[in-house]
Amino acid sequence: MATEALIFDVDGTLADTEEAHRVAFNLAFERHRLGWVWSRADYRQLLEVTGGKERIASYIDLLPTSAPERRRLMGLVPVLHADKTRFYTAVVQDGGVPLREGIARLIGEAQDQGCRLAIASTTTAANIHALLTATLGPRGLDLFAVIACGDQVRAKKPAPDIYKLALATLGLQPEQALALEDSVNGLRAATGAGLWTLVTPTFWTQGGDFAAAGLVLPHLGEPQAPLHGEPGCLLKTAGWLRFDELCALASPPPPLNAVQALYRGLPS
Ligand code: XBP
Ligand code: MG
Repeated sequence: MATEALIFDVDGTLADTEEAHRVAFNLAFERHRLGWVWSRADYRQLLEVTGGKERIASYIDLLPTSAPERRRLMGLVPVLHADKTRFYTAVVQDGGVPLREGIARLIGEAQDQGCRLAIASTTTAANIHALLTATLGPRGLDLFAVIACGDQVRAKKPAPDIYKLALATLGLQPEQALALEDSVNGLRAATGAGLWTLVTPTFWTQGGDFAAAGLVLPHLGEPQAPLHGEPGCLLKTAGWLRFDELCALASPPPPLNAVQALYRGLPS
């Protein structure tokens, strides 16, 4: 079945955003004089919890505090996250977070072939707006037919809900689309919705169990920066992942029936 939509995760997939998120979290904690500082090692661990508000709450749960202090800190989560989002979007709007290799190229190739684009992300609409307008221009959001994100679903990744919402809004069956992700949580969410999934891990997610992925690449590559060892290792047609090859990988031709198999390879 032909691929009618690419459904992109945002953080780690469209752009390597998590360092900017980590700095923004620490700025919010500093603004509220909490004395919390998330190191890179802390944050890699904390990223196992998707959603910034949920991540802060999971950190509070680990603190050795009294029940009243825990309740007070939990009451701060919404304002901490709102401040963090302001710090994050400011960095992104200043152009501090570029798209990953090959993303702009793949989006253009998909558009040229009439393939729709969608987003399925745990992050907030504000963060997505900032990233897409900073990297794809004032009409960056308009390139995406559907943007499913943040609190639109109660169960965040690894639950499949956000991908099911994106598919339902696109009016597509899973076989008619494919997902691009960077993390184990994202892969589980996308495959849980029945989607063939490409994974391009980052420093924050590398080393995860990506066995359920249809393909794992370090990034999408570019003509001027082909992937090491490609074509020939995982890719057939070029040293970078082209839209046509991605679709062929995601929807392999139907198996030959008995009669076709008899005549396979014979001169027509
Ligand atoms: C990754 C996430 C988000 C970001 C932080 O989202 O889990 O929580 O880490 O953004 P994606 P928020 O599904 O795009 O990979 O603070 O807005 O949640
Ligand atoms: Mg991600």
